[in-house]
Amino acid sequence: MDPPVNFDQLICASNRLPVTIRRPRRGPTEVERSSGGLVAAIDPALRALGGRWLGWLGAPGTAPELDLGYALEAVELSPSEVRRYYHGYSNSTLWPLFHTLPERVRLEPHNWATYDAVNRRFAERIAGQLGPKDLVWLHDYHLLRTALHLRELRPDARIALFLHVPFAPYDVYRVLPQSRDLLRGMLACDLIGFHVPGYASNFLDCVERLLGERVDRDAERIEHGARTVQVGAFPLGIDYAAFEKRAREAPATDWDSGERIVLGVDRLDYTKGIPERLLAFERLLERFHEHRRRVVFVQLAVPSRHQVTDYRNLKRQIDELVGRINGRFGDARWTPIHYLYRSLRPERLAALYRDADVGLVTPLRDGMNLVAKEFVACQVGEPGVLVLSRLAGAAESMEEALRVNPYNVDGVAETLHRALTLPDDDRIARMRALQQREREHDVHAWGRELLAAAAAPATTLAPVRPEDFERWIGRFARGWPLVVFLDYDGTLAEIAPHPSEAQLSAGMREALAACAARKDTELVIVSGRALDDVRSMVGVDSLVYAGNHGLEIEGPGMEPFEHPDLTHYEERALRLAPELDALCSDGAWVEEKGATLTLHFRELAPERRAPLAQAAREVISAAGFQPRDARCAVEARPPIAWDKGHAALHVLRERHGQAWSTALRVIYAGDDDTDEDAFRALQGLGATFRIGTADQPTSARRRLRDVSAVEAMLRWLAARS
Ligand code: ADQ
Repeated sequence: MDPPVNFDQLICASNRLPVTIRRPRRGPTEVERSSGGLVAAIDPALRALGGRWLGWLGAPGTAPELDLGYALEAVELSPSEVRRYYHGYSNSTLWPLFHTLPERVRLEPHNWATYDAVNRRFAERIAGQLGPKDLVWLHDYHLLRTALHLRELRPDARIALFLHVPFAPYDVYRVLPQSRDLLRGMLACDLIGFHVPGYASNFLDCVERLLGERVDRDAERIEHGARTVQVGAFPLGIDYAAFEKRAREAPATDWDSGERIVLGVDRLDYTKGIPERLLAFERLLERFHEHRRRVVFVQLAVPSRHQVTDYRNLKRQIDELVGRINGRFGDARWTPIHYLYRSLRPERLAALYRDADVGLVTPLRDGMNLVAKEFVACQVGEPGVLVLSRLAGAAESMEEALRVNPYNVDGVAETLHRALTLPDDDRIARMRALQQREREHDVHAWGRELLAAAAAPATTLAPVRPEDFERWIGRFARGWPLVVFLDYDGTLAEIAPHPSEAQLSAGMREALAACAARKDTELVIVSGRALDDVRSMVGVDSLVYAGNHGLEIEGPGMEPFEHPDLTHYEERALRLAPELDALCSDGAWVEEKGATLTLHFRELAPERRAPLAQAAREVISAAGFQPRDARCAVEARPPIAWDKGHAALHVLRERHGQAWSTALRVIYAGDDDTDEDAFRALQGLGATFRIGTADQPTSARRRLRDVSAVEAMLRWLAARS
């Protein structure tokens, strides 16, 4: 692989290292090559570019010194972490979930915390050795929270993730209680690669629907806080030349008795469809007698995850099926199914791929499936036929394979019969086309493309357009009167060093006026500022204003509202103000807003802010007020159980009666933590938008990046049909 990339060191991390250590009770420690497709993907890139690979060794200890061309580093796991993070959350929750098998998903309450903790450890280990121009490349579903923790430690890190399994569709994915936490973990990456466009599209659906983030589907980008995340399909290939060479050089297999060979090769996993495949072979023998005694089915299965109950049950089920089918059709000279429960050395596997007449690859669901590609690369003699499940990622490109639905036992049997009887010219044409594609799109091409994309600078999304609002709230708003609640600072006006400088732009003023001019649209401004203050900042008399986080509300067509406890706390706030004032110096100052006070310290040197905020919080609490952190400020709020959510519902009830929800539609946009109360109160009742680039969880339905996006929304609302 040519190094096409502008980074210094490549740091890969995956659950497993390419070698596994076993420490048997008796005898010496064994070092084995790890099985599975992931190792085959990462190893060539690291061999070509050098770098480090972090992962678990399968047993305690340091990584062995091997001449690989890159360094190995062991990340240790305790026995309970192996149980909860690896066998538990990774393999019993995420694996079946991502393979769209929700009935197999196990939800154990403690496993998530361990999964997250192990991901944090990976992040710490990576952060400890990360140079400023290094590229971090994370692999697979075990490490979906690592990027989030790494970004906390190293905000400027460049991080790519490749998911080797499918990404489940929204309807299945949302079964996961931590669905949002996991998405946020992944979105801390700069690039997220999937095998095929369908998985990327499922991911974009989930991000849009579960996190309300803005997604550009054409450009495959996501606006995530202040960053842009690139998503894409990078179909994995194999080291084609190596397989082909091995197949040319390997000695003949043991199956040279003239029988034709149908071959299955898998990790022993319920996603691979092995029992269904055995039943299909049985059906072939039932229905197409001509294959009896002329065909053998060789099924290789590498032992896998036997600590998980489902895998032990699967093994038993396969043993029984093989026994039953062989008992039913076999005789002294012919055993229809040869089942080998073990790993084969590379040259023996290549020989078997080469000598097989049919590669039968029928997973129920598979991210890609490298066996299909390896079979094709090794068909260096008389070409055989690949029968491939439509539900494997590989089927999206390997169009010349005979494709089957693995659940349809009769269909697979018929296709197997077709494969065994396919005319030579058809067989040759199909295999040559498959081989050419895999030769070109091999693992080296894949690594080059993915790493070049990961090292490329991110481009941000185009500003929001009217079509975006049409799609998000067009149907929701059409034909209804609207009540639109808007926070002021950070929503209608940019945050400014001093509150008096946070003015509306001319464009925003125009957009507000255009909305307010519509008879079917009411605007309510909800702010933490005092009522008179926010009214004078906006300066449009005909609107409803809620000041002091909704403790005081006024507007046309409704009785002015003042929370009954307000006067009491106004008096107490008068006494608290000088105490807070006494803490202030060098530009820190106290804003008096009636019952609420705000101590601003934006002007203060950064190192003096935290001690001042702490002192302010103590004084505020001692005075019986609630301290609340705000942007470069601490607020003293009266301990009144009334927030912006109560205020919004109060306005709606007062102006439109108890049954307001049957007569109008509500929109709420705000940038502040205090707006979260309103988002929660309006959950299911209105369309809610959280403004800003901070990446914290929100109860709002959608996110908008900044004040200009709010202006675009108001313009769309003013012009809507
Ligand atoms: P796996 O689920 O492990 O990989 P797959 O892609 O088929 O599935 O890779 C299996 C690997 O194991 C192949 O390289 C194969 O040669 C090897 N193997 C299987 N049986 C063997 C045997 N008996 N002896 C020796 N070797 C054997 C995951 C995803 C896949 C995705 C890969 C790579 O589930 O969908 O293709 O990662 O991203």
